[in-house]
Amino acid sequence: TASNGDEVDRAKQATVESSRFRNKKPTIFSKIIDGTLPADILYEDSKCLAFRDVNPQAPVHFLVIPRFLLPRISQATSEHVQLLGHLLLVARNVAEQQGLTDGYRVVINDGVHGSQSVYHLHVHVLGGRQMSWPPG
Ligand code: D5M
Repeated sequence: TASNGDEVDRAKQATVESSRFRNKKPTIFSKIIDGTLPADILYEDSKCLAFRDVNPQAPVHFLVIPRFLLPRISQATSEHVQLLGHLLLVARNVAEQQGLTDGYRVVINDGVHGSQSVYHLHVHVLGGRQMSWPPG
């Protein structure tokens, strides 16, 4: 939950406008960002949002997404350095808030071989059970 609601409202509007301007294809996550689709939101600020995955693969499974529509990690450039760092720190902070003291898995799926299904960058955080390696 944000400490500054006005800042979050402005960020929501700016994200909707910049996504339109850049002519990127909105996904289901754009609706979560603009509040038209409900989600179990664990954290939000002016740059990103963390919410529970609707199809959890572990006792704790949440996603961290930027408000800015970057479709996939393979499209990231040096412009996105701060944003990407922020997403990882938010992942870490929400993992702590969720009580994942014995560790957790952080995953970004990219493209066809990565089994990406939603083309709005998202960081998966999975925890609350023993993970195995390698992933399938
Ligand atoms: O993973 C996309 C993830 O997004 C997948 O684990 C389901 C999740 N998902 C899809 N729609 C929703 C909604 N509406 N709320 C919460 N979570 C959702 P990928 O890495 O693209 O394969």
